[in-house]
Amino acid sequence: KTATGTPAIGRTAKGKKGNLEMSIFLGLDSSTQSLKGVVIDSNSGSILASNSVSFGKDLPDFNSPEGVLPNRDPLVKHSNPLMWLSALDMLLSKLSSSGAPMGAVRGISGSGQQHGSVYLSEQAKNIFSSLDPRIGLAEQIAPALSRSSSPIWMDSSTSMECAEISSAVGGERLQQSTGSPAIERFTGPQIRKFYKESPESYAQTAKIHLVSSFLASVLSGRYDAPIDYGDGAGMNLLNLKTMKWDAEICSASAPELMSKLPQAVPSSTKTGTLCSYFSKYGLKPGIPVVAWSGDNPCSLVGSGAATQGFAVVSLGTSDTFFAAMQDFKVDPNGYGHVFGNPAGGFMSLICFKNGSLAREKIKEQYGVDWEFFGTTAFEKTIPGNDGDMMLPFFVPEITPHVLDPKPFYSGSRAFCTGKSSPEKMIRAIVEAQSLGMKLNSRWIGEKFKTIRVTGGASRAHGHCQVLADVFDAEVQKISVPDSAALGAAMMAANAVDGIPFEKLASKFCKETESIRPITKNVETYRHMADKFEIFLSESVHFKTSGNLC
Ligand code: XUL
Repeated sequence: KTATGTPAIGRTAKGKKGNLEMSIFLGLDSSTQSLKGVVIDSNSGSILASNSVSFGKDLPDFNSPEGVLPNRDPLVKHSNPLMWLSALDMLLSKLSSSGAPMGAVRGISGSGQQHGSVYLSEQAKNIFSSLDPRIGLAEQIAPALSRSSSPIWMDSSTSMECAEISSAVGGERLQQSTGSPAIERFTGPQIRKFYKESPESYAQTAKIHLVSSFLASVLSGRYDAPIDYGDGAGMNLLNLKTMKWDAEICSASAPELMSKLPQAVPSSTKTGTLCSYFSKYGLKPGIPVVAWSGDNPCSLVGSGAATQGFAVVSLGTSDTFFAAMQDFKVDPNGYGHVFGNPAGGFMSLICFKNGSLAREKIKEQYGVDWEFFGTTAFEKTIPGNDGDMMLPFFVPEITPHVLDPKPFYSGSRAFCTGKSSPEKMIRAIVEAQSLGMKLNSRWIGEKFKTIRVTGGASRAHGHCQVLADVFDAEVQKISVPDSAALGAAMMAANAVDGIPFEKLASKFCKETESIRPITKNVETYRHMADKFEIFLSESVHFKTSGNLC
């Protein structure tokens, strides 16, 4: 395993490692706060190089410390798409100068934060097909944008548009066809808002991309690279029965929308070839660019769960729970989603916005370090937290729907009045996040025996034990530094060389640690789950004062 920024480990770029022929692929991951890249050898199952660019730290000129532009309205969350382009130049340059075997890369794919959209004008066609290697991507592509900012998945400002689309199409029909009811952060409602607020700019828009298909377009020097089924399903526009854009839903969202969308294709599609701009980083022009997908579908692959019955819990900026789906099924409560599984078929997904965002808030509030947060706090407290519970709604929440966020507390007076210890508050937030996942994943109708954990917070043993006990499942850690970037690289290997996902998973996604459920704790959480459900429902649905002590 190479640490971020370390060069390829003593391998030549000629594609040989000892006697073994190497088969090298590059996976990129454009997430909310950073762009990461990983170079893999699909034969040996090794990671040859990895690197990353932090939007806040490495690109301070974009004024987006957490990858998001400041906005007075807390429901509006946009990013500057030019920032993602500057990051792409910077990342490839870092990889190349650190000695990664760029010349041996045989295919590229990528992962994008889901739902975010990029708007291109007619000019984009020429600009994308004639990128000049002497000039940076951001500078060249700026004139191709018909909208200067991109709404991203954290945006919750489209309630009105969701209601309009639902009433035009019918809520049930929308959910049964697209796998989700109208959702604020999904691309269709976001496009509708843009059309309503800026009809002229909307009219000047020739192509609307997801973050994933936008970056795939840049790599392949074409302005209209397709959108894959995995990420396309997060738009409220793709009909999952026909796997085509749904004409009725598209026209209920915005006029002539169908003609502005790139083609929808299976994730394994080679959507283009690398354009000559990128040869300055040592990459070979003409190698296949494989359809990019969303970060969650890519993570499903990179966690080794695309073809096996594992559920995956990703503890990142947002927390997500997802799994390959046996039969197409929608969430009657409307919080869960159905996306395309890059390995074929579908995947379920439930997203919680108050993931690391909320954990960081508590960590900062109490001035503790991650060691305390991840381990010590759990040694000093007991499962069930003596009946003290919280709901960590620090930012607007998606699951359940909370647009006016505030944390809720229940239990002892000391706890509810904030006079309790940091360790109790930490256990409370982790128990709430885990119980919330359990409750909101019931609709999938499967008892998962194994849960794989990824993301920064998955290093915390205490958090993993709570998950194992709440789900009564074995929690497995895997030796994967970034499951979305790895998943993207595996998707490239699958599409270019036809290597089955099972085979790739057995090489790259090995279990490194297993945390088993403790029977006594499982019982504690079984009882607590009922109380938690009532607490959640009273707090959110009846909008109490925020303190149920
Ligand atoms: C999923 C979701 C987030 C983003 C950012 O629906 O909104 O997980 O993909 O990671």
